[in-house]
Amino acid sequence: MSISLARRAMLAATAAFAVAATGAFAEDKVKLRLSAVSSDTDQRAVALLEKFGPMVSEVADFEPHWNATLFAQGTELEAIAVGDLEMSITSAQELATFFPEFSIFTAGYVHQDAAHQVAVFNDPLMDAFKQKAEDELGVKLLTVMYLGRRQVNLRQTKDELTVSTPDDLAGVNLRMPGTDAWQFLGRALGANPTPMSFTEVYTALSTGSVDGQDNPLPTVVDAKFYEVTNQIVLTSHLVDLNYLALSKATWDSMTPEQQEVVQAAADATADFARENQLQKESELVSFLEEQGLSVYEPDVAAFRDRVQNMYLESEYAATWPAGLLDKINALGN
Ligand code: KDO
Repeated sequence: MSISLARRAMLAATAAFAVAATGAFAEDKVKLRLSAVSSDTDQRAVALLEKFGPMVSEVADFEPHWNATLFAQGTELEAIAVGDLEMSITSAQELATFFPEFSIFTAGYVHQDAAHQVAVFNDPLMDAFKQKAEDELGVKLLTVMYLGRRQVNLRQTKDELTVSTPDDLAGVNLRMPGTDAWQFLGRALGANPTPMSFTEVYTALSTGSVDGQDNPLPTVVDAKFYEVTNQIVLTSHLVDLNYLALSKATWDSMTPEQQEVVQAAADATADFARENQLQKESELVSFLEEQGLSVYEPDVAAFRDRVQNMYLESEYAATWPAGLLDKINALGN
C-alpha cells in the first residue's frame, strides 16, 4: 500500500542534503520549476499564471510545465524529494503512497465542499501531516487547491446504461488515476477500476479501451472528455483537492521576506482558482447537455452508504489517527 520505510528514509536523507546544499544562496532569486499534469487552461494553471507568477516575480523565477511534460503524473513528489524539481500540484492520493494516513483525505464523501477543504487544511489537525511531509519527504504543502466534485463520466448512452446505485456500475471499466487509493475509490463506487495516467484518458475513451472516467465537470470540459463520452452521473463521490507543493529545501534557502511573498502568492492563487472553479462547476451542466450528454443524479445516498462503509471497514481506516474523522466532520456544515 505504501512505499517502504527504507525508501522513505533514503528520500528524507536526500531532502536533508538538498536543504544543506541550497542554504548558501539565501539572497538569490530562487528558481521555481513547477510540473503539473493539467493543461494551461485548467483553472489552477490559469491562477498560477495570472497570480502566482507575477506575485513572486521579485523573488523568484516561476517556470511552469503543463500536461506532464516535465514529470509524469505520480512521479513529481519523488522528483522534489531528490532535488530535481521545486514545485508540483500534488494530491492526497500521491502523498498516501508515502504516508498511508493521508488516505483520510482521499476517502469518498468526507470533504463536504470547498470551504470545508480550506477549514481542514488550516486546522491544527493538519499540522502533523504537513510536518511529516516536510521532515520525511522534503515537501512543504503551501496551500490547498479546489479541484471540484468528481462525477462518473461514461461512454455508454443513458439508454444503454442508466446508473442509479453502485450495483449498476458492476463490470464497468472505469479509469482511475494510478495509485492504490484511487483504485480503492473506484471499487468502492462499485466499478471495475483501471489505473491510467491522466494524459492517456482521452485516447482510451475514444478507442473504448475504458468505459469511463471520473473527474469534476470543469476537467471533463477542459480535457474535452465530453467529445468521447455520452453521460455524466452526478455521484459527487469526492470533493477533490490538490496541494500546491514546494521543495522544503528551496523554502529553507529563502529569506523570511521571500518566504512571505511566496506564501502570500500561493494563498491568493488558491483563492482565485477556487472561485473560478466553483463558478465553472455551477455553469457547466447546461454546456454539457448542449453537447448531447445526459447529465443526471443517481441515488446519491446509496453511493454514499456503500462508499463510506467500505472505507470504514478498510485497511486505510486503520491508519487514520484516532478521532480524526470526527474532527474533520466537525469542521463541516
Ligand atoms: C486525474 O488524473 O483524474 C486527476 O483529476 C487527479 C488529480 O489529483 C489531479 O492530478 C488532476 O488529474 C490533474 O491535475 C489534471 O487535472
